[in-house]
Amino acid sequence: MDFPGGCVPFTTELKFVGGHFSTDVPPMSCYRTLDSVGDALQEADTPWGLDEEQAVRIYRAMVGLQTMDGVFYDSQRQGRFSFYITSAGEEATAVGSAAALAPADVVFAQYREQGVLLYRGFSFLDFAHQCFGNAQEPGKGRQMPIHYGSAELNFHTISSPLATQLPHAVGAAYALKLEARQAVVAVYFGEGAASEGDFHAAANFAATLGAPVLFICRNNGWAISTPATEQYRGDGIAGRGPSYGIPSVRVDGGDARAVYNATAAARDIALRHGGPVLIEAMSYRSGHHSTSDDSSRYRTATEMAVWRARDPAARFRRLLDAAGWWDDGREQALRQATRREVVAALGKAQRVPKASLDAMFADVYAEVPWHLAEQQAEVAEHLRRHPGAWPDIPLQ
Ligand SMILES: Cc1ncc(C[n+]2csc(CCOP(=O)(O)OP(=O)(O)O)c2C)c(N)n1
Repeated sequence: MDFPGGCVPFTTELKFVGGHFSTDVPPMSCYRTLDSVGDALQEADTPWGLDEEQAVRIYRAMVGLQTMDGVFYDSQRQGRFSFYITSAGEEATAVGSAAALAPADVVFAQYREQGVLLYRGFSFLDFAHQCFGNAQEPGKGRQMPIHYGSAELNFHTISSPLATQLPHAVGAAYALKLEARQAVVAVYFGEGAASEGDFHAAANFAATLGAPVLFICRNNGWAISTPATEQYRGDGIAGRGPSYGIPSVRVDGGDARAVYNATAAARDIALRHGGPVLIEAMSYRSGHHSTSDDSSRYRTATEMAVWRARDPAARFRRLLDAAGWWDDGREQALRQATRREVVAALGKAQRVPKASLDAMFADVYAEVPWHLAEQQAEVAEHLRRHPGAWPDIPLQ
């Protein structure tokens, strides 16, 4: 039996391995380079060490993300648009990993990874257009806010049903492999999404096809109000990787340098060995799940405060300060300029008209099928009977 599992030594000892009550398989440790306040544990000894330019770019993106999240969140609460999701606590996971990818690498995200897009060059105005669902955004307002996408930035449009991005990402990575391109796919997902069957199908297909895909799990402890302790009994998400034959690592997701190093190393493995790598970034969600959630209903204010004090941007700034790459003057100037830019972007996007109602029926089929044609006629009839009912939406 010369296939895996068939060519192992025999034993006379009847022994079961692992399981939630067993201690014979120790949990994977968590790689970090900064402690919880940001003091360097030791110089990161990797071939991908961050230089000043990269480190400052990462920090600027994290500050941009926090500023945008703060202003957009408040705008949603004022009723200016319908929905928003922040990255609080997980900034370093998105931005640190994005910094280790090449522009040609293809990204499939879940929805809490706007830091990847920001790092790649999506502007505050691009984000604002999408959240207002106006005529300037590529989806023409046919999606909820936060469903960003950008063909130019190799970022596939967010899809609401959890985990569907995982098998798609594996297919895209397999295509890159067949075309012999020196690029990988990075697919992001939460530990909650990893309970979907799609995660398991994607992991097994990626391993057996040798698809160069980086599975980047943001384990933030919660899937809305469901704690991670109700999602699995094994060693988190990273613990699943080796059983699929996927090299896996657990990393401190609040340490941007650790996430950067782990992603750079994972990318290198994926390209050299032609196969998937799994990264589990432990990064507590210190904000609410979304603007539709009030997390004080299921966790304590103390728990949230403890995690806010470990702000990933503040931790990374200590590293910049220690290297002499940053100071209070630059900090103040950046925060003020960024806030002005974000507020201006929101104001501008809010004034852009919505796409025409006809756009709702376009762009999917080469020829509009009969059932959509019927619906389009119904909309036209409704508008004829109620002229002026939708004053802010152009009809054509
Ligand atoms: C298939 C499916 N089931 C349920 C939902 C509703 N839903 C949206 S987000 C979410 C929690 C996801 O948690 P996790 O994957 O851990 O990501 P996080 O929000 O914590 O970043 C749920 C249940 C959905 N969008 N899709």
